[in-house]
Amino acid sequence: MKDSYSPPEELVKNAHVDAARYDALYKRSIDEPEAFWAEQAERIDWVKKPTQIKNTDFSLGQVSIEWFRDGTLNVAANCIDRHLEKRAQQTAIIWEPDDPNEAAQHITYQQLHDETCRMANVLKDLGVARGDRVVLYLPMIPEAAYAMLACARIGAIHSIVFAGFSPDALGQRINGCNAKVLITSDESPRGGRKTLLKANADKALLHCDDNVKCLVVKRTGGQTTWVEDRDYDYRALAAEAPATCEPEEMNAEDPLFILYTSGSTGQPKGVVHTSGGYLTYAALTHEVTFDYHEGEVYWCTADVGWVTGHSYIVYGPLANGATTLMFEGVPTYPDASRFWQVCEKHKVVQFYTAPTAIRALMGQGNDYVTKCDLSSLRILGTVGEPINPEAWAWYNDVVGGGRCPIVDTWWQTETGGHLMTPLPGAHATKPGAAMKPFFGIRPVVLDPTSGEEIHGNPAEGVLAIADSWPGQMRTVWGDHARFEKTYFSDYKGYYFSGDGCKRDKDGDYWITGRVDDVINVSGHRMGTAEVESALVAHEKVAEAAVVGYPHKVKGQGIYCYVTLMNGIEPTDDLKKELRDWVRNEIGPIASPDLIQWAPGLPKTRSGKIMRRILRKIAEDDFGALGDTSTLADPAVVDDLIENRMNKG
Ligand code: 6R9
Repeated sequence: MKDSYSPPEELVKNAHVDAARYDALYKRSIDEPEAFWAEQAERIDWVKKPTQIKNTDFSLGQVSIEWFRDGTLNVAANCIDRHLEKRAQQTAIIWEPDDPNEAAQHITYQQLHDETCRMANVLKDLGVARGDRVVLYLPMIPEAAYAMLACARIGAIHSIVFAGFSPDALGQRINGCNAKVLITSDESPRGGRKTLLKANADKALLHCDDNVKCLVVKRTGGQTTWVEDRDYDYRALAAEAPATCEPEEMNAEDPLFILYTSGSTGQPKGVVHTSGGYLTYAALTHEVTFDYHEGEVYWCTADVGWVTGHSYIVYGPLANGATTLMFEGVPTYPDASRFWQVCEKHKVVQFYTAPTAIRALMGQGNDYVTKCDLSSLRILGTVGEPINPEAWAWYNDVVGGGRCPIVDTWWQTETGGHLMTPLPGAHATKPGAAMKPFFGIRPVVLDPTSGEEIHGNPAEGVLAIADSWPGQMRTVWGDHARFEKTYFSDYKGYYFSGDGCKRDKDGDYWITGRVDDVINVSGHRMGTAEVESALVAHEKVAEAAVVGYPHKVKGQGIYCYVTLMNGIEPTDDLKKELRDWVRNEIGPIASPDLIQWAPGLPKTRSGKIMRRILRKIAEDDFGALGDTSTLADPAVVDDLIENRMNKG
């Protein structure tokens, strides 16, 4: 493996952004942000063009982020209508179903327009108006995109709940934003298995206001229970609905969507993104990071339930008039060749996935890849978690044949789009490095203790951002104080990312992972506190502490230390019961990988659990427990180590 890989000359020649252009644009974006972003806002069709560009303040107590605040636009019109003149018959979305024997769909921009308008009219008929919230709990089907865009078209705010979440988690999110309508499906086929979404929705709705309506997109035709005057059959209504619907004129700062994400404390937060700045940022990053050119087929394998699906399956690509591929299935069904077969079948040019998928496929051997014709690929991307050099090298050599630069894009639900990534025609890549800040992004490395900025290279510390960018989240839904506290209170004057990072001697950035109590399991972000509160909700559990530990495929696994109530027998059956319990409370993505019985947990004298120690034990790193002098009862640690060695 080399330390650094240069992009192919041919690619550099044709790229939107080469090294000189990156340097010039980056400098301008930092020196003259107002001028730079006013130019970039030209890529949007405004109803009323903004004259105010940047009104942002990171000072604690008055954090306020507004971009283009006197501009008006409609996001759906930007993703659809404005393309119709030139691209009505061009494919907007290629839909590839779970089962490879089912036909793929090619949805043109005209069809996308008509279907989105039908959905918009159906929602209006159900009483949804500007500013109302709509929750989506859907498989990866075209209707998910129609529903997002339909909300945008009528000025409603969508909140997507990933289909892997449990009824409880869904119910909380419906209530969290007082949604008027829930859009779901009968069943979600994935990897040949079906998740009963409607049945989950039924359970969730038991805990919601009686007025919440449920719009059901029949995907499989599977049997579901039906509640009169609450449940509506989408296809029946859509068949009657007109295929036109005037887009609402929205303010740039009107919310476009809410997306719940995990943090280190408490319940998930509703991250709020608005319209003008978010779309400008999603469109620009999509074009530049993936070097997207007219007519190319672009594929991001994420689910629309995550921010990556929002920005890089739907909003970014469609704002750019791209052809975006939407895949319903999983990488390993029917076998480990599926991704590469889909790339071959649809002649994918840009392919964007997560390290966990790469690691899982790498383990299956190279034949699954090499038997497919991947000559259409030009750019590979990764997102969601740090990528280990071995997986990077396999992706680069075997999938990309050494010809496709890898864009390792670091960003977050909160950031709306890429904050750091190499640009394919401008930068060399290094295995595992996020390399360079995107235009307008001012990363700083801070000393975690003093909060002082560390200048010079190399540097290591926590990663913060010194100034706003248009794609930044605006607030936590219903709780602006929590927004300020979470992101702006630890390091004054900065947006704090929660990630650690290194800047190497060349000034390139490497993300080292979360420095808070958030773990990253298969690219899914999870608060250890959420899993803990699920565990202690079980009647046999007295106390629980959850940490991440290194996992070969998932990146991190979920390690639970559990103290049982007095007199409860610690058995393997109980471990299984607790695992099922957590799946039920949060969803399958939160399944504990390892449960260790803990007669006691290591605590300070003030009663704080010392997670640092628990992490080391979970990592089998007993020699490096660090300072244990503040422990109330040091014997607890010896017990845990002994148990760990006996595998709990
Ligand atoms: C887009 C997304 C955000 C967290 C983030 C970081 C990790 C994302 C990464 C990466 C290393 C990358 N992360 N991309 N770590 N290299 N290229 O994933 O959003 O689900 O909110 O997760 O994921 O720890 O803070 P989200």
